[in-house]
Amino acid sequence: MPKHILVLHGPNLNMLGKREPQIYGKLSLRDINTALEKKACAAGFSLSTFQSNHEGALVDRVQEALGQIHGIIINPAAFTHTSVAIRDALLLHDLPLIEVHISNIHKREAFRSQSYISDIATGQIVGLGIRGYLLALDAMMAILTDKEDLM
Ligand code: CA2
Repeated sequence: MPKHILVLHGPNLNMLGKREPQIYGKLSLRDINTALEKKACAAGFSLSTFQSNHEGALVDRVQEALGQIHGIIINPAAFTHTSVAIRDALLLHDLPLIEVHISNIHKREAFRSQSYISDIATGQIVGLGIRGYLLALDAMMAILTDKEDLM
């Protein structure tokens, strides 16, 4: 069975490509999800994606995944800065966890610098646009195959 990676997207990320392209880029969430699925599949992994504007729905999805997945990539969007509930749900897993932000949260309003996820994450990728998701996937697959090479 291929190792399975869950990619979670928080509130308003369903608007990618439709508003604020100067911050969040021109591609849609569907474009990003398709690219991630293709890349994972080509490398022998399976990957599923989930977006919600609702905190409880994200918590439910994280709980449903217990025992079913091998790694989590998450852009919690605004819940990054507020959600103890998502943090607690993620802590139910003992798995590699990568936090992604499209924008550089440390260069924006001060409240965006605080993350309830970063100290429980394996790593964080910020400010590299939507390619951050693909970099996170590369890193996750390397972690899950125990690869340390630089090529
Ligand atoms: O930079 C990121 O990825 C963020 O997680 C995006 C969140 C923001 O609250 C975080 O501080 C940083 C906002 C997501 C909003 O997504 C939109 C996408 C397109 C158009 C408008 C909003």
